[in-house]
Amino acid sequence: MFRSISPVLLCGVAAVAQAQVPLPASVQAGSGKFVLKADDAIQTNSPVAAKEAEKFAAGLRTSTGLPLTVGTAQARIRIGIDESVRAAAGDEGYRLNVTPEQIQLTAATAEGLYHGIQTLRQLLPPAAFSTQKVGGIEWSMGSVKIDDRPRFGWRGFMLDESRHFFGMDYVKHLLDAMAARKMNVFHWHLSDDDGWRIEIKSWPKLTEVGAWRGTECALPNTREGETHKRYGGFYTQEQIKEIVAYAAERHIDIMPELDMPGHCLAVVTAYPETLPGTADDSVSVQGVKSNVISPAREENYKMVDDIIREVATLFPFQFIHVGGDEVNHNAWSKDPRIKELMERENLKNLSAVQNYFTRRLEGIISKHQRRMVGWNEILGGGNLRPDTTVMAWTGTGPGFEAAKKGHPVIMAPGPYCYFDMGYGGPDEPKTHWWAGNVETSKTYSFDPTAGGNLTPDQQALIQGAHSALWTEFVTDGEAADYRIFPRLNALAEVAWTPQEKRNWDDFTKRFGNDLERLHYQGIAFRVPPPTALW
Ligand code: TNX
Repeated sequence: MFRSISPVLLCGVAAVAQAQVPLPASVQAGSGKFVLKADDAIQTNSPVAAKEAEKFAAGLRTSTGLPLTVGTAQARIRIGIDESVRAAAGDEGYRLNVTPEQIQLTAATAEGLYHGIQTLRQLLPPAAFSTQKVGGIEWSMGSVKIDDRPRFGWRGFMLDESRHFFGMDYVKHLLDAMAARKMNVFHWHLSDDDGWRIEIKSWPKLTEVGAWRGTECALPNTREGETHKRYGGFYTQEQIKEIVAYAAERHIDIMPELDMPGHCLAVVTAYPETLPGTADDSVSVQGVKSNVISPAREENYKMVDDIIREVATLFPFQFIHVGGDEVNHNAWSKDPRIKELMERENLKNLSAVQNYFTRRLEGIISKHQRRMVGWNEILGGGNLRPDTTVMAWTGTGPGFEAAKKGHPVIMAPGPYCYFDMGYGGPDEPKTHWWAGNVETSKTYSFDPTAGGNLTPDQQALIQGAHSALWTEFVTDGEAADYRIFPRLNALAEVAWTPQEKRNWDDFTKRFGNDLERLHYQGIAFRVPPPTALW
């Protein structure tokens, strides 16, 4: 069921040759085409341009078998930094001119060139994405002038590696697929009830104990029907560095998430003393008991401080996500130390206790020169630091509310952006349902600023569009690919393309080529049913 389609079949699907996803801001087709020749080389004007050009050449050498050397000698393909492009293209945009005689790509920054290179790759036949040499193809692209820049600076995707663990190769494969579609933030959900996935040297049991579940482990099997003796895994700090570098080469930032104070069963299994002193039998919305750490235990802040310090040395990105979602406040209701805290700090209820915890986290994160991101539940209390960023997941409403309070906002509403929801087809594997079906067309229809009734200043606080795959029901990479693709292709266009240029019918005409690229990238995407059924 998860098998991707063969290229032969796809020829029927792909009606328009070399169509772009996401659609650039401005495309003017010319006449004639540029055909790659065996002696073509790439001319660059600076070390920065040469570095990006080399990435382009390396991919094409594999699929075309052509030598494509990169240097400063005059050549028909020119890739260069040009400060004058910045006025029109900003930091991430580029200008591209393809004629039968030459290709000229310019941008003010390395990112801009990188995005332009993705466009160039997409202008070639989809087999340019092949990881093996493909013979019998004319490597050409139609003449075209493109001026491009993204609608949003934040174009994100989250992978939950706690519920199930996928590993390095899978993450790299995702980063490749994101980069080809100009996405730039990978949000790594590295902790939850079902496993802690990042080595923290000052608290070793987080992974020694918290990364493994099953009948032979302290952390029990957490998913319905699981019979593992031992299941799990984690990333060493060396592996994290390798992934961060791999992403950086693709101009993708990685935002780690350590979810707290709820969703902490793995943490409290490793360090039971982090729990409230008096247990309570209540459960979280997901039915998990005793998975909330205590905000009244001072030593917990020391632990969080140690974790954030280590995390900040591994991830250069300015944002760290600390969760804050679905906290079962009742878990705190019987603990005398919580009652003392409430009296001391004049906290009126248990929501105010979460707010107290969130504000302590803000302090810790800013001490380590990072900015905090949290799920929209952190908004309760209304007294957060203005630069704390809210990720809206239950809908766009809490995002608009946050923008009205002056917070930066990332929009990831479940009904459009949660790829763990079903596609709604008859062949749907078991999955989440709480946000309804999320057909690819539903994702495509998302406009992050629509309906907010925001002033221009508030609108400017909406940083972009973000998507997520939660993996309670997703056990391996192939199943994850099926859930993510092609919805991610649609989300990439939501986040990049100017709203007035977006049109579902037009997207469906360009879509076949992009599925073909997915195929060559080795992605087991879901084959969409005929258009009438989307
Ligand atoms: C809600 S989204 C959660 C996750 C679940 C997801 C399933 C969010 C912040 N919390 O823990 O995996 O729903 O769709």
